Amino acid sequence: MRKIIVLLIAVLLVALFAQPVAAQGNGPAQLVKAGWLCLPFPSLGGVYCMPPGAFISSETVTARIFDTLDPTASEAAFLGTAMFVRTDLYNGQPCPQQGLASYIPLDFTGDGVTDFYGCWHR
Ligand SMILES: [Ca+2]
Repeated sequence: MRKIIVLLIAVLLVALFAQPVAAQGNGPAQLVKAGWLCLPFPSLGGVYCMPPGAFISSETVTARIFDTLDPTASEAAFLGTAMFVRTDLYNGQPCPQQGLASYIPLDFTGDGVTDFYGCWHR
């Protein structure tokens, strides 16, 4: 009986602490609070969230994509991920999720020079 009471208390504690997380929703706002960089890319169709420290000297970055252009949205459909490979490390490998097409060149700094190559997993 004592084991059952201890187990019941443990389940209640887990439920109490798990509920606020679920109530916060699913969107870029939660990742921003955790230190992620979330930016809208209208031309790419959504908000892209990169983990803390990404793009400083990252070899690869996996971004989470949400169906919104508002980085402060707490509710937005998760569209999938995109993997970005730094230009000097991309060797023409195919993107399996895009019919083995080449990665797409991306200029994140706006200087006309490709910074990363992207492959979308939607
Ligand atoms: Ca650039």
